[in-house]
Amino acid sequence: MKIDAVTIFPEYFAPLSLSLIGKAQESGLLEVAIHDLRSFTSDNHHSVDDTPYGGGAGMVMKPEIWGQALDPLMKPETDLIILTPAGRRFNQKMAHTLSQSEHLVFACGRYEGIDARVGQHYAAQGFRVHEVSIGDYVLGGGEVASLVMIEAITRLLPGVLGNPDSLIEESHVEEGFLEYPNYTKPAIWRDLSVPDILLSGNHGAIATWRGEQAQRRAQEQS
Ligand code: JDK
Repeated sequence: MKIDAVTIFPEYFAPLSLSLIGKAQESGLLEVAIHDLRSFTSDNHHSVDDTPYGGGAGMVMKPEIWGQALDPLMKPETDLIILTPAGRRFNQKMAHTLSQSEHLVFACGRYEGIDARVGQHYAAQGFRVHEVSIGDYVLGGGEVASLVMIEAITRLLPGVLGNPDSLIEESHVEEGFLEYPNYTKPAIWRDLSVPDILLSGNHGAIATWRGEQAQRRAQEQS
């Protein structure tokens, strides 16, 4: 998979060289390129924003600069992802779908976001364009939202996870997002013991108990 991200803050993406995502790049499973939007400006002040038509607070990112940045990245196999608080909610199903893509381009806006015609334009050109939100809260820009998506998507790529057994287990439970409580050694910590059943060696009973615990958790969440 190839990932391009366009941003006025390339430094936000430094963590992508760490951990499993960093390893995936070293092994060639994943290629990531970060592009500084300001390098596509042609005015003396390198401006990327302007006042909104119709008035109102804040600034909007200029469409021409985004066009200059995105045109050379877009290919027939590209999925263009525009982060916005008003987008479709990102979830595990979307992560799976996007993990099947050859090429993801993340457009990370700042200020009040990117001129709406940018997404319109690439959709009209026949590209797959996704306006996406990672949750109902307002971030300062699209960078952190992109990092969240990149982590959720790339861990699903074959060979990226250190322990692929955890992915297989996930694929069996993903619908209800069932998570049971986890324990490791020591068996007693600060007066708290690990449930006896987990020490029993009875794998059928353990699976049943974990299912019940997960159900209980799901109940408490809703
Ligand atoms: C991309 C800029 C900041 C955008 C105005 C008015 C009510 C806010 C700030 N899930 C999620 N949360 N936030 C983002 C995200 C924020 C972004 C950008 C993604 C680019 N910002 C921004 C818009 C407003 N808006 C109506 C909501 C304020 C993604």
